[in-house]
Amino acid sequence: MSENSAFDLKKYSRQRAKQVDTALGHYLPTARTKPATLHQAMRYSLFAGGKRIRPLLTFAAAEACAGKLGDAMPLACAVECIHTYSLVHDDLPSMDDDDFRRGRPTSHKVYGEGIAILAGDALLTQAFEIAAKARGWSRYRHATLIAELTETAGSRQLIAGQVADLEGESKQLTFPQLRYIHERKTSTLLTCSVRLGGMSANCTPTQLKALTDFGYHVGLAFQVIDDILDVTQTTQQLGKTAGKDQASAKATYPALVGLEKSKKIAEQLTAKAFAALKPFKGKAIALEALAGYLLKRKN
Ligand code: GRG
Repeated sequence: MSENSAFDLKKYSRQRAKQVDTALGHYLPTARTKPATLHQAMRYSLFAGGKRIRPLLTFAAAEACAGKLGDAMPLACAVECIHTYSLVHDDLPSMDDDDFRRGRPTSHKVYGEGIAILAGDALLTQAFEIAAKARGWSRYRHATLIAELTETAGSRQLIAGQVADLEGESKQLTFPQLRYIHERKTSTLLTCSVRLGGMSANCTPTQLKALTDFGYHVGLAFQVIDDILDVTQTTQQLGKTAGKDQASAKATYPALVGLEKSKKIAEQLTAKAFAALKPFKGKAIALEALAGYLLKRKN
């Protein structure tokens, strides 16, 4: 596993996160736009201090393919809107029923359940309005970019993962069933984020294949780590309720194989993600640094 020590990931993440926040601020209707409650709720969740991992992956993938930040920006903002919508809906009483997210009370706790549902709907829809502003290429036309997002967010991927997660509660799941959930609930949006970054840079088919392989494995590792952190960190450290998985008898890697084996699995998945970057011959520095950080993250 190679890590580029010269690359300042902290500085890079801070800069890019600021840039994506500024762009999101411009793309979204102002908090005063009617209906103001709805737009305030959208902004409340979007600007609550998320780590912006998905946009960072989009930018890093674009840069690995010599793309421009401006071309990746609408797609980076779109994936963050979809991600935030999924969190708002995931926290609803009928879903994971959580009171705390991104270090503050969840949307439905502040705005009520009706507005939280609608704010999630509006964030999902907003994603496509923003993505439509991205530039298309001969290899990746607008229709391709939009299809990438709809397939990812749709009934066979993100929502399928959530359905399987809900239906799997309090059940003893097998490894393939757990993998099915992780692929769809988490890995699919991370994979989409890097693929769109590559597409924004008119990447070659070989580059797109490498990015897909990278995103898939980083995405799986991300969820294994998320499950580990749920057991090992506090609510304050996470900015969301800790110990939730055990309390709701959710199937996770730590529950199935214990903490140590789960850490090994996350390391193996990350090693596969690094290996996928071989075709970039050391030029995917930001992606490498992000994969290294995601394995060691504490929140
Ligand atoms: C259609 C009603 C309805 C709901 C769909 C698809 C969906 C809701 C929820 C997705 C399930 C989900 C929340 C998966 C977990 C992925 C995950 C580990 C998210 C946390 O990501 P971080 O740590 O969060 O990047 P921040 O807050 O930093 O952005």
